[in-house]
Amino acid sequence: MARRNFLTQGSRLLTGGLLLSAMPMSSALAASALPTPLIIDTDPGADDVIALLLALSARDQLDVRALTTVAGNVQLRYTSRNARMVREWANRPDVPVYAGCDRPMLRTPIYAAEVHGAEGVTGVKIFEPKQALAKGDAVQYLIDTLLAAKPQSMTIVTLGPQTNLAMALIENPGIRQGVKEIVMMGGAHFNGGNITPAAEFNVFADPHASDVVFKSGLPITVIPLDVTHKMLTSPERIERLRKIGNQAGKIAADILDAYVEHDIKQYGLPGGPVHDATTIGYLLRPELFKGRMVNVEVDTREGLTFGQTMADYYHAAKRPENARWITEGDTQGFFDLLTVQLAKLP
Ligand SMILES: [Ca+2]
Repeated sequence: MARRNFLTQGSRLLTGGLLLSAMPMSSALAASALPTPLIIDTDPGADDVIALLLALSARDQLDVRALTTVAGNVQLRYTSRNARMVREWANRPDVPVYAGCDRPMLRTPIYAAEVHGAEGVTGVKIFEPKQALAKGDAVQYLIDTLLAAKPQSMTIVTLGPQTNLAMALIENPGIRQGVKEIVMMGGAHFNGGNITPAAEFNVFADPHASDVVFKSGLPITVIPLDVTHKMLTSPERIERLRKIGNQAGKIAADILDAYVEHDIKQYGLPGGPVHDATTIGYLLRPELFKGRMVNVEVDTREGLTFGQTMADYYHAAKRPENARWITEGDTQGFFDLLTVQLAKLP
């Protein structure tokens, strides 16, 4: 059953239950010989679809254990359906999809249908996938899986509001033992926000959840707008995906053609960012990215800066580092990777 309002569980847990600790950042994932065990928490979402296709294409490097879905770009019933559509496109019936929270912890729900379409994906034919959701709830799945996992073994990727992970951390802080690293798409510092002048959508959609995650003491890598707004599509890059000649390349090209139009107009960019897919690019080829350890805090106060990520890039406040903040990426390297990888799918 989807979890509802967080208020009943007490706000004490928001601030008191999780303490910062000085855990070292994990080393490059791609360096390990065995595929990295991974859970992807997602709210598809056009760029989520590209991210999931990229992740599911890389069986030699990423052992995707499950997709967990959350309300975000669109309502939970659509994000859950869209995640199952991607699973079918990628022909990966082995990957369960668990539905999670159908609304943020505390704030009023917001969606991004004007960017992603009313059902989360445009440019392709929507269908009801054959394979159903896994039985059980995403938050409980995260708790059970991370409690049972080998110490510091699981990578968690969050591509939407971080409600599911935050709820799991609050319900059972012991789950931290199983986490190797959290890699998240979200936040903005140098770039400014995309949903308000100050805030990026994923964090703005559930700032209290991101606050819990940043205070968890877990190793976190952040892929913010600062880097995603620099790693843009071009007509040539999309055309190369289409020219792969398989279903995945066509789906990615069709979705990106429809999706980037909004961002090109809205932000005056020469191409469109593929935010969430950048995160999987980082996991597969960390050497394509640059960033630094910083202190990040989330503004959860109502007002102009609600949902802003305060990334202390110059260590002005001298607070403990709690995240690696990525600011640079090799754009052509990323799109080359995406093209090579999607060719491995049906
Ligand atoms: Ca997303």
